[in-house]
Amino acid sequence: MTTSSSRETILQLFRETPSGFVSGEHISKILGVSRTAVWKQISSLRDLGYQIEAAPSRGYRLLQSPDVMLAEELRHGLSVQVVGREIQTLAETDSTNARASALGDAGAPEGMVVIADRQTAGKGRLGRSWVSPEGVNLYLSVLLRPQILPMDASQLTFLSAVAVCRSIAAVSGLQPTVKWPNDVLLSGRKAAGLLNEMSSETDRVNYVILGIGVNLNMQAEQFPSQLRYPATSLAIETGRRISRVEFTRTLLAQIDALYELYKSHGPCPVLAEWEEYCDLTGKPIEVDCQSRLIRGVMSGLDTDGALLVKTADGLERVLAGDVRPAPPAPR
Ligand code: BT5
Repeated sequence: MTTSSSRETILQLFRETPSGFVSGEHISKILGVSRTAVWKQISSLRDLGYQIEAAPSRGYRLLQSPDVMLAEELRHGLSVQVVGREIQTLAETDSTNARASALGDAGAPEGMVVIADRQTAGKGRLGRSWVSPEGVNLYLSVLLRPQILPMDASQLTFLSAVAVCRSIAAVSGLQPTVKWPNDVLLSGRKAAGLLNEMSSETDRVNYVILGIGVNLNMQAEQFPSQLRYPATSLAIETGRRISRVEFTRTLLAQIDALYELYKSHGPCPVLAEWEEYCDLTGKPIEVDCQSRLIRGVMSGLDTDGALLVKTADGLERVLAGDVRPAPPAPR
């Protein structure tokens, strides 16, 4: 048994025991290890921040769990079909997307999740970086193996966005909005970013990585001054600390539910829900496509996730670009 599965079993025993006390002897029998080995596991849980009482004649009792991103903590009470069946948690990595891609190349199963407490080279789009300080936020990547055409894979970015919006609303009561193609905003400031990456052949997808970064407990002074757009976190918006474990469990359950919906009903319900979170639909916008600026009215999403803009020359399909509300016309 690995250290992490032994710890998971011990935490499970605590939660299943009505009195809360579990004897060292019982744990040693269940794990098939010595009492000294049990004591070492209890110490390692304490090192991780678990408060565990030891009473000489009664055994051990769990008093409090920390907000640490441990697979055994995240799995507790998580009921999912696919997403989060396997969870790998890391104290530090370069980028959870890079780790998940490596696992995808090595044949890891669909639904595998990689989470890091800190990223040293968190990735944004187009070579940009994602600021990923330790211990405060969520940096997560999900490996999926959908049976879709490569050209449809961008639909899954909208699935991530809807899952993040549902989770923010459920955990904090805040009302998030989305910005095409990959931002989730709170009070108009960026609170989450999404980066999907794909490995594919001409007509089939090997895997898609849903990369999701959510600013949960980051404080204003932790944001660099040079950001493309104003940023915020759930803690800044609510004025209270957000449980990373609770948020992550909620998010995994939402991604799982939306992925089942996507597989059974296609992309339309997910894209329609994304449009409900978008407060620019029907409004004048500008899309900066690097080489040119498109001006028009945002009229929604095409079935592949392309942005539809009603311009003076007709309906334009936009595949990549940065959207912003159009400035008011000069008088
Ligand atoms: C994104 O790119 O918004 C995608 C971010 C995806 C991050 C996740 S974390 C888990 C997974 N593993 C990874 O390596 N990545 C994914 P983009 O639209 O290009 O926005 C990037 C821009 O957002 C940067 O250039 C900054 O200006 C700004 N930014 C960076 N860090 C931020 C943060 N923590 N909060 C808000 N804005 C940030």
